[in-house]
Amino acid sequence: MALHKPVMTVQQHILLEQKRFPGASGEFSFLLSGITLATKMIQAQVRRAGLTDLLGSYGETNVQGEVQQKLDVYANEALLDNLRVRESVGVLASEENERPLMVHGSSPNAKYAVIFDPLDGSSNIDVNVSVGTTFSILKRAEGSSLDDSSSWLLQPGSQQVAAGYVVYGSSTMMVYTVGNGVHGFTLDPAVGAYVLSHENIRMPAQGPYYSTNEAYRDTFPRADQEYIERLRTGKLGRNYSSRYIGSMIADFHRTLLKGGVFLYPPTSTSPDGKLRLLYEANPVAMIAEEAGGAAWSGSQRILDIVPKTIHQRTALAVGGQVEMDEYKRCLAEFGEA
Ligand code: P6P
Repeated sequence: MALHKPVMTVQQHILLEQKRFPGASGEFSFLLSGITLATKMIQAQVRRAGLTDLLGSYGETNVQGEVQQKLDVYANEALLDNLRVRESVGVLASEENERPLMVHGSSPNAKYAVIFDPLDGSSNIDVNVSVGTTFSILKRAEGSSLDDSSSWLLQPGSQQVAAGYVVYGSSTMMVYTVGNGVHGFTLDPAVGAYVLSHENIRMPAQGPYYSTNEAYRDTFPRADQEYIERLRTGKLGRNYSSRYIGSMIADFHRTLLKGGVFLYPPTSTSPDGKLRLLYEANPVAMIAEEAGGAAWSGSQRILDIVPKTIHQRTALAVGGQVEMDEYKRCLAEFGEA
């Protein structure tokens, strides 16, 4: 009887996947290894935050006007430091940085832009709630100029070559796609490797949960209010339970695995929606669609939105086919947001 159970690490998986990219000479897997290394460093700090002086606010506000948590700054630096040494990376854009960084824009090998939210939901860290890192990878658009980062970044989400997230929850798990299915890897702390644990994740066509911040419900657009009423009153042929963690990646991860819908519609305080298009909605939308679900703003498919600015916000509804078909019906009946 074999004692050693073969494992598939995320690095092995990425190498196999990148064979699908013509001309990828290991640079793509080297790029993704920068993200996996950075997220291992981040998780090591997240897990010990109460024991170090990394809890609490950093005392500055970021471009979003949000008070930066110390762990936000640490996570951002870990990702920037690990990715800027990958020559295939031309541009780095982060939720924590007002402007993108041109890192190897002048190198002919610089093909990719990496956009990320280093620690989404960080306001929950002090109370030990799951947080996450999101990332989106775009290929430099043909003819884009080497020193104009917007031509690298302001592409619709349908142009992403890869997207994913790490959820720092009861376990640390990386979920990613390169357009060939969605795969989940659980970090094995004993060996420090992300090991394949959820191959080819499929989002259930319908699920048991809806997830939104009901405190704002009265300020949602009419279509979203009607939609939630239909979920609550069994109009989709089943009862729903409400789950809301207040950390997008945790709420989305549950929706991906168990089904249902997560939505953050426009509100009176966030009339364009709160979530950011490039590094929250787009990666989540690519994963959702790859897993058989759908992701919409209040008016269109998320992946069709052509961004105007790198930090622009969007409404987001993401879930299984049944929930999302009903959402689109509500938009059609009650007008788009
Ligand atoms: P609210 C976290 O701050 C975040 O950006 C997302 O992770 C989360 O889904 C949302 O905000 C929660 O916002 O208004 O419900 O507290």
